[in-house]
Order: sequence, then C-alpha cells, then structure tokens
Amino acid sequence: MPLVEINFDGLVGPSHNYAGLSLGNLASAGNAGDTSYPRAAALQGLAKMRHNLTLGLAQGLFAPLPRPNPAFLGALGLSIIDESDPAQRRLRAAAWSASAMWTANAATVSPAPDTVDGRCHLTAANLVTMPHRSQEWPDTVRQLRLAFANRTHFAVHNAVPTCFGDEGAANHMRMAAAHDAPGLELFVYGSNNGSIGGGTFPARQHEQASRAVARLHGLDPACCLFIEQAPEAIAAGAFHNDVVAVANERVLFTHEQAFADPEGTYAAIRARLPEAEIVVVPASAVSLTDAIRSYLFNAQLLTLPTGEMGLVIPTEAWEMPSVRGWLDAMLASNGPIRRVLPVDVRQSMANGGGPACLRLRVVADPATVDPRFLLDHARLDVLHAVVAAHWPEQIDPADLGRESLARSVIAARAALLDALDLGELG
Ligand code: SUG
Repeated sequence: MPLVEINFDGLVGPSHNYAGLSLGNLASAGNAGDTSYPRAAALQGLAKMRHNLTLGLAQGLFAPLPRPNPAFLGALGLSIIDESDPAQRRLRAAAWSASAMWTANAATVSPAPDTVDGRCHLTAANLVTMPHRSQEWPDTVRQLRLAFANRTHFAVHNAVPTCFGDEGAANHMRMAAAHDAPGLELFVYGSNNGSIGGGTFPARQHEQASRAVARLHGLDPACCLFIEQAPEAIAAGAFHNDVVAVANERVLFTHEQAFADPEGTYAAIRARLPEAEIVVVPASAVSLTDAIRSYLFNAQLLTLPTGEMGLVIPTEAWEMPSVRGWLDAMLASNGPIRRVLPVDVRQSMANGGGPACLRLRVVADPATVDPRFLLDHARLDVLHAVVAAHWPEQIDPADLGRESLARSVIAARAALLDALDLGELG
C-alpha cells in the first residue's frame, strides 16, 4: 500500500484563550488579555482541513486535550472551579490553555523508510520550557497510541527526559526525493537563548533531546543533520524553527537568517541529498521581523496530486507588502513552489500558531491508521455541527475559573469525543 503524507491537524479546543503564556512568542505576548473566539477559531481550523481535503490530500485530526486539566490543577493543589484567587491567574490559565491545537509540537515523526526496523516512529514532545505546554504530553501520547496502535507499522515513544527540552516536529524537517523514499532528517536546536535589547527569549529545543529522538527512532546517523538555530532568529521571535523554515520532499524553503551557519547547513544538505533545492528568502527582500510577523514560513509546503508544490500560508503573509512582493516574484519565476494558497487562521495566529503549527505530518499508509483519526467531507460536516452547537462564542481571560464556563467547555469536548467515537479519551 502507498505511503502518503497525512496532515493531522489539532482541532482548536473550546477553552481557546489569550493568556500571554509564551515568553519569546511575540503574538502570544502582544494579544495577552484579549477576548478570544473559540467557535470561530475551531471553524477556521476545520475550514483549513477542508481546504487540504479539497486539494486531494489525506487529512487527519487530533482531538483537544482535557481542559481545564484536572490532573495538572490537582497536582498543584488547585481546583477547576476557582473564581476568587487572582494570584493564581497564570497557573489557572495554563490549566485552561488549548495549546495542544498546535500539533506540530505534539511529537517528532520519522517515517518507515528512514528507520532501522521499517516502522514509522513517533516520540511525544515534553514541551518543558513553557509550563502550560509541559502538561500536554501524557495525554498526547495516549492519543498517539490509539491513532497509531498498529505495531506492525508504528512505534510510539514516551517523551524524552524533561532535563532536555523537546518541542517536536516544529524543530524537525525531513527532505527526501519523495515522501516514500528514504529521507534526510534535519533536527534544529537552539544552544543559546536569544537576547535583544536587554530581554532574553528561551531556546526551547535542546540538542540532546534531538539526538535522543534520532536514536530512539533508529535513524542512520549518516542521514541525520543536527543544525543550530540562529540565536538572532530566537531573539527576533522565532521560538520554533518552523517560524523561519519549512521543508517538503526535495525542497527547503528558508529565511537566510534561520540557521547559525546557513552556508554550512546548505552544503551539508546538498552533500547528502544532491537533488535538494534550497529556496532562500534574503533579508533584503523580507526582513526577519516581517518574516516572523507575517508567518510566511509557518506554511504547509505540500506536494499536490498534480505533482506541483503548493504553499499554504496565513492570510497575514499574503497581506504584507514585502512578503507579497517576494511571493509574486517567486510565482513568476521557474522555482519549485508553483502555487500559493492563503488560509484564514487568524484566531490561532493571534497566539503564534500558523498553518504549519496546526498540523503534524505523518508519512504512512492511511489504511494502517485508526480511521477515527482520519477525515472526509462527511466527518468534517459532523465536526462543524458539533463546534457550532457547543463551542463557546467568546472567552475573556477573566472568565477562566468560572463554573459555568468550565461546565460548558467540558461538555463541548465530551460532545466532540462522542461524535468521533473516541470515548476512551474522556
Ligand atoms: O508554544 N502559543 C504556542 C504556539 C505554538 C506554535 N507552534 C509552532 N510554531 N509549531 C507556543 O508558544 C500561546 C498560549 C497563550 O499565550 O495563551 C501559545 O502557547
């Protein structure tokens, strides 16, 4: 059976809110305290999934995790209903965060053609750098173990030890002649926190975490590159590599300031994958600041059924003059990316999550995946109806901890799991 790329998008959870929890993520900080619109956010996400499906691509889904998280709150001596204690505002917001929607951070994935045992390996990401994200992985791994339960084809690993921060596929790229051919896996880590103007942003990906994942997946060391992210990219707000670079098959699409040693990185890629095409956007055309503000690189670079490559970008990128100018010139040239496809995911973008953050790529035969995690138009219609009926219209951060909101958010997720026949995740 054919191995194809399946994009597993995270459905935006009913507790989606803007709490300003992610130091180094400029959108999260800039929108802290704003009113969020969970229903609109989830419908935007579903429209993006439908867009990919309509392009003729395989599309999967991960369900939101339990939020507010009773296990996290309980371990901190806090309770779900808590309307009175402003001192615990950040911890409460952490327990309510819908951040698991950004499934590019759920795990790192090495497809079967790359691994020593010929299985697709997935390692859940520990996400330890941010408290609100550090609580995700035990529930994430439960979901991965259901979706990829077929042990002939998949191996799912627990997160690596929390002494080494791991943010999953957001700091991992794979290049190959084709999805089903053996690939070159690129692990991007930060060894220095980014500092600018007296402030310091954390490097979230530790090199040792990346190396551990490569060993756990049984990768051939000759087919792995460990690449340092440019500290100035972290300082400018690229808290993950996928904010400044994305790869698909033989193409790497990158900002020239993404890596600490760009020329050395390109040479190492070309030495191992001679057919590699590296599309570099110079800072003279799109500054690092514009690249990060627009999320041009937080794009889904996809091989379409026609064989052409398309770039699914956020509308913010299409609307930014410097980015639009560069994209127009690229489309007029003879480059490998032939189509640009803007999508509206503004509610997620306002927390620093673009089209690429919202999906985890798994190269596999869809017939080997639990069908409850795969989508077609009819299942999308069902999800649309559940979200329209149950997701709160809006959340003010001051509402977190309120009993009525907690009840409606918990009931909304239960309705979704029911519709997906995923009661065991309850
Ligand atoms: O981890 N934002 C997420 C965005 C993740 C984007 N993912 C990738 N680039 N792959 C983060 O910083 C904001 C939550 C808040 O502030 O309420 C947040 O978690």
